[in-house]
Amino acid sequence: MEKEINVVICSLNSQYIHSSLAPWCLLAGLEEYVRDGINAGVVEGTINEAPRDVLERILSRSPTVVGFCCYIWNITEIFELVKQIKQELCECVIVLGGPEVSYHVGEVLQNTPFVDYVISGEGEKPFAELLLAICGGTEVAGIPGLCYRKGSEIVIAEPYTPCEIPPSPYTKRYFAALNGRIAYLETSRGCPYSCAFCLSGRCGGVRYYDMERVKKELLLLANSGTQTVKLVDRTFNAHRSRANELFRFISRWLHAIRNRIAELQSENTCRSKPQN
Ligand code: B12
Ligand code: SF4
Repeated sequence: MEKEINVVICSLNSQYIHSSLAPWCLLAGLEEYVRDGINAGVVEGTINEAPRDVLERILSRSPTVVGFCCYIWNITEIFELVKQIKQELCECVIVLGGPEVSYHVGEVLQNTPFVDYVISGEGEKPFAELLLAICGGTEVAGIPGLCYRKGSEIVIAEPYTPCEIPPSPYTKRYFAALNGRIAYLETSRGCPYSCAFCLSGRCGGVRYYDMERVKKELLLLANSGTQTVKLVDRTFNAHRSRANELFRFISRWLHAIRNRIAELQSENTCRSKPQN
């Protein structure tokens, strides 16, 4: 590794109550595929807060690279932030990813000169490979999904869909940041169908996560202090018997929680009974 770099992965949620899975997936990818030489952190914000506040949180980490998770609800704010980051830190490398930029990359790179790279499709491995190339000063050509300007030309790659299962995003840092907001969980990635109007239909086939991993993650999230865990599978019931197994698991678990709450309530009632 030539030099150590600071990396910020930023996601702007549509409201405070939402959390974003993608930056934590990318961070888990860096831990899996890079390990040393990169100080990476996540900055989550919302589209409703003052852009200056988000900008300050990003700049306070003196980033060499900032990656933005781009969705339909945050793209306007992200383009604005990118411009301001480049004004304050002109050397900072800007990388965009997410569904809002993955499928018309040529247009994005043509219209936004402040953006250095767009990664199309899934990001865990390509983002890690790009950061390794930036650290080592090596060639970026051939990194899957990576799109960029090369002189007057724009290099466009196919959206990346790997065969492997991505590493789990649920680290201690994720839970420290969750802070009671809605938690998201994937039990599979991709969709077996390809409806024309839907971006999830353009991501290749579906990959199912190991059932034991899913159950472990469900319990971790359920015990994290959040009120709501949302499944963000593109089509949760595409595999009927898996979906049934998970429904049974969730309902058994809910039953156990209800019984425990009832137990605690009756213990409290007994304790608080006045003594005769
Ligand atoms: C959660 C969610 C929401 C939440 C928002 C949560 C939040 N953070 O604020 C809510 C419910 C509010 C919502 C609303 C809407 N949503 Co929505 N939503 C999702 C959902 C189900 C999950 C997103 C997720 O976490 N995925 C899991 C992560 C791991 O996958 P990912 O985000 O794609 O990230 C990977 C890659 O994209 C890439 N990547 C992402 N960011 C970055 C950054 C870098 C630097 C790199 C390198 C890579 C990279 O790497 C990641 C890991 O591989 C997706 C469908 C889906 N399953 O993805 C739709 C989805 C994002 N929503 C979609 C749509 C259309 C909408 C609505 C317009 C629906 C409607 N008609 O009302 C609204 C818009 C809201 C608004 N205010 O304008 C579309 C896409 C829109 C778009 N172009 O961004 C999706 C893809 C659904 C679909 N199949 O079409 N949504
Ligand atoms: S996620 Fe739903 S709408 Fe999108 S391709 Fe799959 S089945 Fe069709």
